Amino acid sequence: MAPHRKRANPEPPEELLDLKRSAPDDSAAGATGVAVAVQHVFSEMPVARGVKSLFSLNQHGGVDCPGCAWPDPDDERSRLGEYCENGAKAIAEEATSKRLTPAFFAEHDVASLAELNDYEIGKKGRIAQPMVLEKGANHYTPISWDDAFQRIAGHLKACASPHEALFYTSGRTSNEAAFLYQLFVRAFGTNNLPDCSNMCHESSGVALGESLGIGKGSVKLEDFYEAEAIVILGQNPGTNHPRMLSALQKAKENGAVILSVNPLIEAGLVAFKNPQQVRGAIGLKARLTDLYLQVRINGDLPLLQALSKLLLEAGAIDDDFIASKTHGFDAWKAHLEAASLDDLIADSGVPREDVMAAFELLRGRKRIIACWAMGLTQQRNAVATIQEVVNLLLAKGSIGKPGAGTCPVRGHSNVQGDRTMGIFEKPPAALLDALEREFQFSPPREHGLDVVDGIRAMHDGRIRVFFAMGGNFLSATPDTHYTAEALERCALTVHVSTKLNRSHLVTGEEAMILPCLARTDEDLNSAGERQFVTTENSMGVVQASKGNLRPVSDELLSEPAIVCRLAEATLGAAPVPWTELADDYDQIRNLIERTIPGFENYNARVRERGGFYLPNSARIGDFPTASTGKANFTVSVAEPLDLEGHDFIMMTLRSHDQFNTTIYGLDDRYRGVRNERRVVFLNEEECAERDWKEGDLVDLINRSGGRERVARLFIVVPYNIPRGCAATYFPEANVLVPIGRVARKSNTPTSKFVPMNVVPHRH
Ligand SMILES: Nc1nc2c(c(=O)[nH]1)N[C@H]1C(S)=C(S)[C@@H](COP(=O)(O)OP(=O)(O)OC[C@H]3O[C@@H](n4cnc5c(=O)[nH]c(N)nc54)[C@H](O)[C@@H]3O)O[C@H]1N2
Ligand SMILES: Nc1nc2c(c(=O)[nH]1)N[C@H]1C(S)=C(S)[C@@H](COP(=O)(O)OP(=O)(O)OC[C@H]3O[C@@H](n4cnc5c(=O)[nH]c(N)nc54)[C@H](O)[C@@H]3O)O[C@H]1N2
Ligand SMILES: [Mo]
Repeated sequence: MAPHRKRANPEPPEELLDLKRSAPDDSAAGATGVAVAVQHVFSEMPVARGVKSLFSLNQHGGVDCPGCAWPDPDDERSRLGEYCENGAKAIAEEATSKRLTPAFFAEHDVASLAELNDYEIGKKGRIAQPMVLEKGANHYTPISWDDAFQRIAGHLKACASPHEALFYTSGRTSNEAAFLYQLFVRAFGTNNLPDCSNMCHESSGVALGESLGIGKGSVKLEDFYEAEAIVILGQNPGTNHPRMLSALQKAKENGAVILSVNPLIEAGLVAFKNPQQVRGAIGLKARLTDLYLQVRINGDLPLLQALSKLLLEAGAIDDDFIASKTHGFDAWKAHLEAASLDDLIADSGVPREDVMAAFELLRGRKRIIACWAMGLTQQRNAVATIQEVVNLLLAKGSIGKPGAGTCPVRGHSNVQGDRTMGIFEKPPAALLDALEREFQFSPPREHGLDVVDGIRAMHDGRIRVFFAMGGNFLSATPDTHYTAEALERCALTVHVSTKLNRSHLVTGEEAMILPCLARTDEDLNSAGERQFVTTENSMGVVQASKGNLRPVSDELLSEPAIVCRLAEATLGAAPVPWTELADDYDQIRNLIERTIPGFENYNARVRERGGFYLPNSARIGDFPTASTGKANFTVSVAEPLDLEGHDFIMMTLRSHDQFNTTIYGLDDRYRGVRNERRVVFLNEEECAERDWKEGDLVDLINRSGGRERVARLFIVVPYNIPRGCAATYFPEANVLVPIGRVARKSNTPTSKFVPMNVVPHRH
């Protein structure tokens, strides 16, 4: 029998740094943002490499930023560089010239690497060659690419059924890699294709699909410049989509009012110093939000219903639009008429005068855009809340015309494209039919497993092989210890990755890390020609991205090449000519054109400046819903909060210095937190009442579903947050997110609604 492996810690270690506190900022970006960006880039690489990477970012013919999915301007792009502070950090992180050699892995065993915090793990550098962790071994050792593919193929072929394998995708994967990957997985015989969307905007896709007949947002960037009102719910663009602030600034200059709905007063929503304008760089702020609605966590649905009720009573709705384009208005109206305004306002947590002020701002305005992100999607009633956003827009006739519509602001830079390419555990029949026609095999028709169900299946021992195309599954998913147990029950876990992360350390019996080229790396085919890939941004624009940096190692393969070689080792060369495809991405795009709608003339159009828009029915006022063929009003009942006997509702957030589980730095500058991540933000008055002071050490406990979860050693930070609400950072607090608490219909973990108690820290 193989020797027993030392167990690696699935959580970041319980250790405190040295918290420095200051007052939260009242504006975002400006000169500090630029200085921080430059500092991050040049601390990771030589100057020439840094300049080359920054100046090609989001330029025509350059690299699509591997950060968020916010779109680029269609025409004029700043010659100074179309990037933001956090885009620059994303570049610093992936284009680093540091690398992890076999000597590094020989020196450090897996369990000792897991004692580092996530910031330290990430700073080690790029993975430079394929590595394997043999059964029982404590150290990763090098493996050749051929052996790696043969070994994985052997495990896949040994599965009793293809459904014993699970194929995860994170949203940075290009269209080309994603298309080949889903094709391989379906040719292998399963729809087990969970992806980060399942934890992210799945609720938006479900809600919009049911209500409007398309799971994507309807606005273009230009719509912001024609809007009369923009409502931003559950989103923190100053940190997570900084280039959105320039769009908001321009919208505002054109006369739009901005309403922000958030339990926290986020600096980036309050005001903005545009670093690409002289005014901003010298510190002049543009105020952004006109009215800030400080909801309690999950108070959005009653708030939206209150506003719609007021608009209905005032007759401030678009009767023609409602009559011609929608279905279900009368039931919705009757439901709101019967609801009590006082109750709705009380449940929202927003002061009455603010609700009335919001109503007055929306009343006479007809071109409204609603933007939202994780504050809405990661809630148990997320789908209902997003549908309530849609109800309000429909009542105002604010979808399908310029300056108006839905704007779910996506996370990963190609998460939307991956879905378009068929990364979906519930594929539409039309996609499977197209694959069947083109490739002459019968794709599996039964739905596969999403993230949460996939974790449960691994935990139950129903999955033998876990394969991840990017991401950090262990740290991004809920209930860290449960998920760790799940991964440890697999025979093999494999990660295609750029950087080391905790998911490489808490593994199945055997594990592999397959190092790939990143977005900024140059990708050469066998003739030595530089290839480009394509991505789709949050507004449905498909664009080329061409890396220009020399890879840190000659042993990296592109993601498409990895998929092709694995597919060939597993399935052989028919019916898909894998090797040819890996060498010529134009051929992959031709296959996409023949199987996915909207990609006519793909290779030609994507070579044009700025790429092309995919068709979008909602944008043109067409709502082909499955149920009625019209846009649907939906009736949702505002429900009481379910704290399952706990005292607080906790939301798990991103700090300013992280990209999901990648920790760029230790500061959350705008919120006045420096050099620490193990903090819990609590209401100032409640802290005073309970005699909790800043700096007190506490443990956080959740007991949902009969399992006790403890997040130990957090520092109390009294903060301007509604009573009964708390906030911590993801992924440190993921140990507390119960696997069993998910959004209805979308199965998304409720990372913004974690019931918990606070107790003094026990050593
Ligand atoms: N720099 C950087 N950029 C990123 C990312 C990153 O980690 N770093 N991540 C990317 C990804 S994958 C995504 S999905 C996006 C995430 O972008 P966001 O959704 O902006 O990210 P979160 O930090 O989760 O912030 C959620 C916001 O919702 C608010 N909120 C929480 N609960 C509620 C609620 O009940 N109601 C309302 N109205 N508001 C609430 C919080 O106060 C916070 O402001 O960003 C993408 N871009
Ligand atoms: N508690 C809590 N949990 C959450 C959230 C939350 O708000 N709260 N947010 C959820 C959301 S919105 C999301 S999207 C998920 C994110 O979940 P994931 O997408 O799984 O996580 P990331 O942290 O983005 O993945 C980072 C890793 O991706 C790899 N990587 C980076 N670039 C590339 C590349 O170009 N190719 C390949 N192959 N690998 C690459 C690196 O190894 C890096 O360590 O987390 C979810 N989890
Ligand atoms: Mo996300």
